[in-house]
Amino acid sequence: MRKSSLRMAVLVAAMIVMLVLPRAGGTLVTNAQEPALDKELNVYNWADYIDEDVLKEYEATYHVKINYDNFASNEELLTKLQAGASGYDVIFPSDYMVAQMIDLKLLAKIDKKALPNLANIDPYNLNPWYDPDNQYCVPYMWGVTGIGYLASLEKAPTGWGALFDPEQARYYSEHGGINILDDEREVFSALLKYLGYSVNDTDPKHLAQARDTIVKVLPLFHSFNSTDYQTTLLIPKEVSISHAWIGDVMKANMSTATKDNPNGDWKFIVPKEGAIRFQDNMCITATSKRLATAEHFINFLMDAKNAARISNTTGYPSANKAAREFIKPEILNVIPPAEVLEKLEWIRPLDDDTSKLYDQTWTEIRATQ
Ligand code: N2P
Repeated sequence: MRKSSLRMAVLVAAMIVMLVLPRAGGTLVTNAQEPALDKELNVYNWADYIDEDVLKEYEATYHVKINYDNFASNEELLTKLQAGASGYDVIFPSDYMVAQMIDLKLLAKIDKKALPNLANIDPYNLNPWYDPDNQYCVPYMWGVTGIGYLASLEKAPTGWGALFDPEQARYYSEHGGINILDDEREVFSALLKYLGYSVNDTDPKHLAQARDTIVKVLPLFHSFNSTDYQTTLLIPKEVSISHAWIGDVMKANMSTATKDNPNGDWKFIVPKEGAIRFQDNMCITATSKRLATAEHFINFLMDAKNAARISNTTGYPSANKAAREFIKPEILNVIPPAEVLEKLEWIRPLDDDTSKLYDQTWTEIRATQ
């Protein structure tokens, strides 16, 4: 009797396991991977910061049309969002801009349960100062802002003086041309570092000094370009040195590498006075009505192979640890050693008054050229 009721209990339990668990499991999996998706998604990213084929694959697989736009700087992104009704769902702000946007309530919190690929992100990039616990954003790619230059130049740059000291800048202007990133905080950061200050200096006198410094060399610049300047780097005699984000120089290198010249034509330096480190992120706007689709898309970009394709195409180091085995070694090697990284500064949000002064001074500088 006892044996047969035990058998019966085991049988009933097995039936429950067979009937209920797969359903529960199935439902869970469906929720995590296949939510009901919207027909469109509006994505706003930095220029040259994606693999177009990854986007096309997402559209073809999930029948979601990606409306994809580019911005040139964090400030342009912020202005667009603050103007209201931008319609963007997924955006890619940098570190300090995430902090500002959280403060301004421009971001939606992410639902980590909808992002199983979050497990692929390197703990080194998670939990950053600007978004503790990653409540709002997921790290995308990261790197350093410094100087890219043609390896064939006789005089190799060592510091920001190559761009801002009139004598040095004249040499580069006469030997190919100088490009400066069309990016307010990046330009002030470079100038402030050159003058020996922090990239987050708030002293109006130092800002005026930065303005006077750049105004003197403005006639020597070929361009202010932060969107397609790495293409310019490939045009002979157009530009021979550029204020640059590391991945864009890597990309120029990959495009010029040949069997006889495996490292390509370009080099990148962290200027001797110090430089900037950044980490860009995937976030959802507070106004997005397509949260589930936005999360589904972000999760797709965090797939190890997709993240690797993006890194391999753009030349930027990925925050995705699982992607590493698929990333070209030259991109993995571009990351400076820990002792260099430690000395770099993060750009931080500014108080309102300083921010206004920065904007005003930047407008003056850009109007001068
Ligand atoms: C890529 C832009 C990189 C953004 N072209 C640096 N924060």
